[in-house]
Amino acid sequence: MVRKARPFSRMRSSYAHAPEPSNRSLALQPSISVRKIAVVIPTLREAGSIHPLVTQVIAELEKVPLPFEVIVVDDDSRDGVDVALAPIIASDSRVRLLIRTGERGLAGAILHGWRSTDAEFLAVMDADLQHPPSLLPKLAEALCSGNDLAVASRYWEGKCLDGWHPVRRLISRTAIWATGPLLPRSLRVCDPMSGYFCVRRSCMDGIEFETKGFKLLLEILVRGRIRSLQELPFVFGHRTAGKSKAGPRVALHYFQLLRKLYRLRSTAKLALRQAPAD
Ligand SMILES: Nc1nc2c(ncn2[C@@H]2O[C@H](COP(=O)(O)OP(=O)(O)O)[C@@H](O)[C@H]2O)c(=O)[nH]1
Ligand SMILES: [Mg+2]
Repeated sequence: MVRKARPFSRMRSSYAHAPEPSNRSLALQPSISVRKIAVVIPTLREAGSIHPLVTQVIAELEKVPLPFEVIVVDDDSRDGVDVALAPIIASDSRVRLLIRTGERGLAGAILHGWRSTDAEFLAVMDADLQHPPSLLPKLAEALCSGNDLAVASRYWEGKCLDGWHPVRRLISRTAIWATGPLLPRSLRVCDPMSGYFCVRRSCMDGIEFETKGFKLLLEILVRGRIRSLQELPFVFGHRTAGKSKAGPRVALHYFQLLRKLYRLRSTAKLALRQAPAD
């Protein structure tokens, strides 16, 4: 069923009554949404790959029987991302570039892009061509067929770890293992750290997510109202330009998020135990 769209300006004003979000966490607007897919591409110094990527993304989304938007959210890279995108933006109003100033953080950039759209299906993918755009139609299809979440998974039957340095493989495996107790069996995906996924907006209504770090999907899995999901395997590509921004800070943010999620889980368990039986 197609939900009736409301003009974006009204949507914004209805959100104005919500409490001002802090810059450490950010919530989406209430679920007034249009049956449309919005793909957010966060960028930090990715001018070298953004033009070919957006061109490929548009070509793939043209195959999806839904209206779409492509939103590039750049954290003031000043590397010519605007120049690289200018010809596409000039000819295609479905593509937008949002530049955030004075703020950094991958999760926050994604939420910023999602807050700027009224699309019902919200996707995210990296800008460095490590996430193949050819998977977008399948992610969209998974949501069209009723799933709340579609995850593009790098770890499928262990295959995608081939060719990785053993230390990186061990760190990655351990980080995933640590998330196990946080998730019910039905939500235990092979790759809870993926940065390539599509989620139904209504599953995130009113939830304030962390803006720092790379692991928004994990927080959505633990705190979002996800009832059904589909995982789709893909092979993580190689960077064609620029450098990875993953590093010790990203690891620190991951541990902080884990600690928060474990705390929330034990508080919820305690509340359940203390609740009077009917
Ligand atoms: N807007 C924004 N994008 C970011 C930030 N950190 C990373 N990114 C983007 O997030 C995506 C994933 O980052 P990347 O460095 O490729 O991580 P890796 O694939 O784990 O090495 C890329 O498109 C980056 O440009 C940030 O602080 N702000
Ligand atoms: Mg990357």
